[in-house]
Amino acid sequence: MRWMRKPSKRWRLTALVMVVVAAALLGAREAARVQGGTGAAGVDGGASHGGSGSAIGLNQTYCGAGVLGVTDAPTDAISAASRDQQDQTAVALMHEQTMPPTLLPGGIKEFILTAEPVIWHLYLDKNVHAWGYNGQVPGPLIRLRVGDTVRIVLRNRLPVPTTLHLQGLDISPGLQGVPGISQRPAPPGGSAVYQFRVTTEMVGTHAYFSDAQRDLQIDAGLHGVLIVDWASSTAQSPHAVDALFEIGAFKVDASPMENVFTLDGKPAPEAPQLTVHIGDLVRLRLVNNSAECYHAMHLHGGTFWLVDEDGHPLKHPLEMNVISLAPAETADIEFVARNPGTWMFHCHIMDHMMNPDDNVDDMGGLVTYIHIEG
Ligand SMILES: [Cu+2]
Repeated sequence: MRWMRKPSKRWRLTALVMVVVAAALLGAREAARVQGGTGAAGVDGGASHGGSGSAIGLNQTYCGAGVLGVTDAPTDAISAASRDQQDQTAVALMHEQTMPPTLLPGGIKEFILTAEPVIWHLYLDKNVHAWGYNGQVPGPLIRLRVGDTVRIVLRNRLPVPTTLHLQGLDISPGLQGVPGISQRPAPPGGSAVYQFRVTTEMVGTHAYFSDAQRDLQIDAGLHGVLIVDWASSTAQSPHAVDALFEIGAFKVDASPMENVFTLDGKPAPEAPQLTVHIGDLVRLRLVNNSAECYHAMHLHGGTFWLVDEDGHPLKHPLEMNVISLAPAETADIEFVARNPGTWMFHCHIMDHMMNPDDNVDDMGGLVTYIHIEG
């Protein structure tokens, strides 16, 4: 039969070329990964540290695999007081404590974000060489009002260029932070300015993050949250509690995939926990600043309502048990605290609920608790 004949010389040559090209492409991809990992001081993937990810690591279906991540810092690299300070920063972020602006002539509100290396404590004795804004991961919460003229100054204290992307804000292309497309990145030691007027279309919960070397820089800690409120402050909020849980991720132990997940910068058991009172109408603002992974956040003890997605209110809120969040997606959910007790709030992707060095029943990663007091 014709198809069983020995391949022609021309066909064999074509096949050989295809194999060589495929091998070259794979090699280039690997080289790019290594370059991404080692090209940035403090966040290369060169140092390996014991465990290589969680016990259940088959998460390719909902996570990508990108450049290698952050390296370990010594156990004693930060003091107990600094660790406590980091935990307090996470709690303050959960309670939506905001970064105060500097008022410039003309009423311009200026916020300065300094991208810089920081040693960040994750869990047990795991400290990493992260990159943060203003010495914290995630960066400070920026809160704006409709009508504000805002000037965000990005100062670059990193060894590589960086930019800032303000997700979902309708601002000019030159302020979108896309290096090489619409903006020159801020070089090491340099800065970039993002000035714009806040419009009604911007009201809601938004993510910000680095848009240079995205996979590397975001998962090194360069991300945060921006909230825009209506101009009027006279309207009384119906929410007794308004809280923020920002999801972040790191790649530790030379993992090519995200393997430490954080709420407001900290994985369980150090993720901040929220206390509310019975009868409270609670709004949780959720922001997925993982560079690679979807998350499926679930609240025990009752259903909740999805009221706002990506800063846009839903005409018909949805009653849900699990909310899926794509990378850079935001969602506001609401619930009434009806049942006293301690209720788990967690990602339902099971290996996002543990840290790389955990035993299979330990709680880590995207786990926290909401305490409803009578
Ligand atoms: Cu998850």
